[in-house]
Amino acid sequence: MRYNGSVLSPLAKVIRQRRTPIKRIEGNVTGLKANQIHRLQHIYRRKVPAQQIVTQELARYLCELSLELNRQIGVLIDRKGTIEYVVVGDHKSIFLPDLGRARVAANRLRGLRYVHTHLRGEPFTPDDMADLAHLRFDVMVAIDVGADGLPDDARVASLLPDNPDGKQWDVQDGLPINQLEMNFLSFIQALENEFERTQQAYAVGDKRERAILISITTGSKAVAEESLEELAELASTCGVVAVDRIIQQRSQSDPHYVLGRGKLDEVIVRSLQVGADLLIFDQSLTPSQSRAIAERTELKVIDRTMLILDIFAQHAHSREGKLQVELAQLKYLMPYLAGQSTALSRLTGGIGGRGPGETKLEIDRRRVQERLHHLEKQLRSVAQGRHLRRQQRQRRHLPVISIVGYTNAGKSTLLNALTQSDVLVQDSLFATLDPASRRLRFPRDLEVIITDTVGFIRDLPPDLMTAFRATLDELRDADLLLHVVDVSSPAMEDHIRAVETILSDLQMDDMPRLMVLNKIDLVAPEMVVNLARLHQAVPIAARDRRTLPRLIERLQEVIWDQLHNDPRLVVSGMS
Ligand SMILES: Nc1nc2c(ncn2[C@@H]2O[C@H](COP(=O)(O)OP(=O)(O)OP(=O)(O)O)[C@@H](O)[C@H]2O)c(=O)[nH]1
Ligand SMILES: [Mg+2]
Repeated sequence: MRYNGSVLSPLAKVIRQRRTPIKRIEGNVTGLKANQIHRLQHIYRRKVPAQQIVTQELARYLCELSLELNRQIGVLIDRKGTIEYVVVGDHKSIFLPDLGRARVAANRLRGLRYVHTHLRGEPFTPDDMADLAHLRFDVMVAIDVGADGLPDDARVASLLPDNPDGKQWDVQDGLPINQLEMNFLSFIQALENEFERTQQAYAVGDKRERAILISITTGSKAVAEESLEELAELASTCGVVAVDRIIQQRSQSDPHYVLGRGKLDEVIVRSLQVGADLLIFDQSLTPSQSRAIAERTELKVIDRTMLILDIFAQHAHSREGKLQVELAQLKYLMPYLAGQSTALSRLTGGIGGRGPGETKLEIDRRRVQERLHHLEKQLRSVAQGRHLRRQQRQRRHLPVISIVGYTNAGKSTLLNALTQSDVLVQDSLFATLDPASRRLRFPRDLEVIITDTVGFIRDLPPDLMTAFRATLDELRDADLLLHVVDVSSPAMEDHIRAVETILSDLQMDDMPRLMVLNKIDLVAPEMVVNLARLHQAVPIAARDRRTLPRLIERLQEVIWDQLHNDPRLVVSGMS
């Protein structure tokens, strides 16, 4: 018998129906009659030719039904012209469902166009524009429903690539409905090409991860700008290029998103314009803020503390250093592990998710607890070894000079110059994590130990401070703290203050201290003279050993004086 499609067996009918599952009608469906739901479901059966935004038939169908329901109706159509979602709103707005499954790279358009009806001929609302921005639709279309239920004019909005006016979108109003049958595919192709071209104009040829730096401040813009400058350096040390900076001044930070929702949507469009895949906040985010921002923006979200932890993770070499960093990372990230967290899963791997240890931030909270205990135990045993070494050193009674200072001030360079060593020197932040000690013999046959250690930074994350407590506590053994200041930095005064704050937090503010102004080769000599007088500091250029004799002389004097006041210390020539 020949198969005849029209006489399907009941079973075959069921199978056929199953193969095209009934798609859900999203949104406000309460109070709709079964037949209206059925007619809404019918919309899923339609297909729009890929090259048209919407067909006149579909527009007519949506308008007629919309008028009858007195509710807006929206459809989301993919690039092939398949209708992915049908959503019902009320008479003036539509609340869109979570499009989670349709996620695409954050620096591209979503590949969905959003067509919906407007019942009062009203222009796009701020909510419409927020949807366009935050969901990165290919285009957003509103079709006015005429009094007779037929489509009236339409308006189309699309996001704009980077432009000199700083505009985020373009709206075309009063379009006759047949214009929506324009060649959509070539329009969207051209738009995407333009996005790609303008994205590449930022950080040309740079293959690193691209970030937008964000600061929310209740204070002055200038201070925030300076702080972002440092954040950019931290980012660059992490292998991330900062492609844009955004500062928002607010009277207080938004508890949910830190910055306002409107501003956050602006950030989303901006990340599309500059091709960023990462947001870095200068302020600390709570786990719930970080999660909320990551969810709304679909971007990776990191704060300054995570960035610093990441640098530490990359730069830790010694066993103790690695243990300390992993401990700090786990402690900081622990609260993020509560509940399911897209924010964190987006962090694993790449920046913010690098760990020196074995865990690589595994999401299992209990295992993290176990790991924390294990790390703390190991650190204690390392600390014992350190205690022994320290006792041995004290038995030798050599005076100790410890170099301290803001990160990148030139501490390691100075240690090297004074002792002809080759401790790693780098134009990056936190190049040194592990303390280094060298012997130095002064001309007067006086021998001392000089130590170089981890640099300081303003608002040092407390978890890092705790983790590095043992390393920092060693500074207490010093007979003199040599405070190295980068005199060429515009933020020099802030740096001095930050170092002093940390020393006082460590209760080391009453220890003998000598300040040196480093990198004098980079600033005008008169300025150096003034600043040196102001801070009673010794000017040097650690890179140029010819500038060091005055410092050596001063160090020798200070230590010599101390020797005669402290019987423990012995001049090596006399022992
Ligand atoms: N122009 C100039 N550059 C210097 C001088 N001293 C150090 N530098 C540069 O400053 C950068 C930082 O030097 P480091 O010695 O690594 O600084 P640090 O204080 O040890 O930094 P961290 O260990 O990262 O905290 C390097 O690029 C050095 O070459 C100097 O006297 N003049
Ligand atoms: Mg160093």
